[in-house]
Amino acid sequence: MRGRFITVEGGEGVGKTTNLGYIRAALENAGKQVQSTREPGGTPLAEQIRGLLLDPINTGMSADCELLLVFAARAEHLAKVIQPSLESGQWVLCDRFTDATYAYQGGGRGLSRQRISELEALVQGALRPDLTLLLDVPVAIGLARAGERGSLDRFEQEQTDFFERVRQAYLERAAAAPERYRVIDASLTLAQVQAQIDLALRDILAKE
Ligand code: T5A
Repeated sequence: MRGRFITVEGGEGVGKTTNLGYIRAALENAGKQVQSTREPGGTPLAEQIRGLLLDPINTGMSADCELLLVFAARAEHLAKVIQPSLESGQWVLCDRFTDATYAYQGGGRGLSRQRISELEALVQGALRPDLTLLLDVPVAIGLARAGERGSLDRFEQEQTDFFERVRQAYLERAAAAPERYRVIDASLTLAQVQAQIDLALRDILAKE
C-alpha cells in the first residue's frame, strides 16, 4: 500500500527540526516505516541547490531564480526520494515542501501564486501532502529562537515584514484547506506543542 506524505511547515525558528524526531518516533510506534527528509534538499544534488539558496553570498538573487532553484531541488527530491519511498509503502515526513514556496516566494517575495501553482503542477503532477502540520508562532518569537543559533542564512537576513508576510501566507493557506492542515500553536512549551502534534497524528493514523 502506498505510504502517506506528511509535511511540517512554518516560519523561521518555529521548532520544525526540534519536533521532527518526535513525529518520526510517534509514527514508528504506530508501526509505520518512516523516511524523514527536508527541503530544500533531501538528495546530494538538492542539498547543493540548498547551499546556493541559503548562502548569504547570493544576496540579491532574483526572485525568479530563487523560485526555479526551489523547484529544481524539489524535482530531484521527488524523483529520487519522495516518490520511490511512498510507492514502497513508507511514510514520508518532510521538513518543508511546496507550502514553503507559496509562503516565502509567494507571500515573502510577492511572486504570483498562479506561477507557483503552474510549477507545482509541472513538477509534482497531482502529488500533494496528506497532512501538513503548520507550526505557528509570532514572528518575533521565531526569529529570537532562530537567532540564538548564531550566524544567519540568506533568508534569515530578511526584515521582519518579510516574515510577517510569510506567516500570513501560511495561515491563509491553512484556512483555505482545513482538511489538510493542522495549525499548531508552537509558542507554547515543547510538551504542549507535542500534545497538539499527537492529536493531529491520531487523526491520520485512525484513517489507516
Ligand atoms: N525555503 C524553503 C523557501 O524559501 N522556499 C521553499 O520552497 C523551501 C522548501 C531553509 C530556508 O529555505 C526557505 C525557508 C527557509 O528560510 P529551513 O532550514 O527548514 O529552510 O528553515 P529554518 O526555518 O531556517 O529552520 P530553523 O532550523 O530555523 O527552524 P525550525 O527547524 O523551525 O526551528 P528549530 O527546531 O531549529 O528550533 C529553533 C530553536 O527554538 C527552540 C529550539 O530548541 C531551537 O533552539 N525551540 C523552542 N523553544 C521553546 N519552546 C518551544 N516550544 C521550542 N521549540 C523549539
